[in-house]
Amino acid sequence: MISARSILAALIVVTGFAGLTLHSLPARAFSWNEIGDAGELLPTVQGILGTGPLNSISGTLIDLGSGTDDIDLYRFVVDQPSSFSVTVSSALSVDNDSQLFLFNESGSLILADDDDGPDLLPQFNVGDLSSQPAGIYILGFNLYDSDPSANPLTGWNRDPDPFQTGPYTLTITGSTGVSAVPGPLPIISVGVAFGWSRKLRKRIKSSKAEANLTVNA
Ligand SMILES: [Ca+2]
Ligand SMILES: [Ca+2]
Ligand SMILES: [Ca+2]
Repeated sequence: MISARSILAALIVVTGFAGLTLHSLPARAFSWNEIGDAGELLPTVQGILGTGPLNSISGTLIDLGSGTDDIDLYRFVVDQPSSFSVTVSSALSVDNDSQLFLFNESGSLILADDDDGPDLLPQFNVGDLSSQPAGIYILGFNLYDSDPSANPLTGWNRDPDPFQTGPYTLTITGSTGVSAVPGPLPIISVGVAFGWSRKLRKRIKSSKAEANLTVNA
């Protein structure tokens, strides 16, 4: 027998996530701004939520404390590997020298570049990813010369030369956001959905009370 409680639970799941999909996921081309500080390892990668083309990512390399350099990783979908490219504009505080890394979803290094762009800026050119399949990738931006300490990625050998901070924008082609990702963002989203569903539950409870019905709690 289907109880009022199980119907309510199903309603909470369906409405909570349907609301998330409608309100959180842009379908048109969009730009992403770093939320807080993007993580530097697989469990803390910042997932870029959205279903439309991803135009750019803007963020900041900060001082993580005592001159520890910032490394920012972002997860998104490369839907057209043969069109994929990343160009960098930045205003880092000393010599504007940075690097790009591209990992697959498992953290295996696929591409890396130091100075293919203007001056000391890194760049991924159209064609660099042509031999790889479409799918989820992780893009890293950081200072020269801190490099992954293992492949697949489990840590970094930090050697910022020189240490510096500042804003950056990564202009991207051939890519889209992801509709759902594991990690910190969905946990926040689930929290939002749960908070919303608690309101719904309260509303259902009070309307049922008005109808002189009881719900087993
Ligand atoms: Ca950052
Ligand atoms: Ca970071
Ligand atoms: Ca460089």
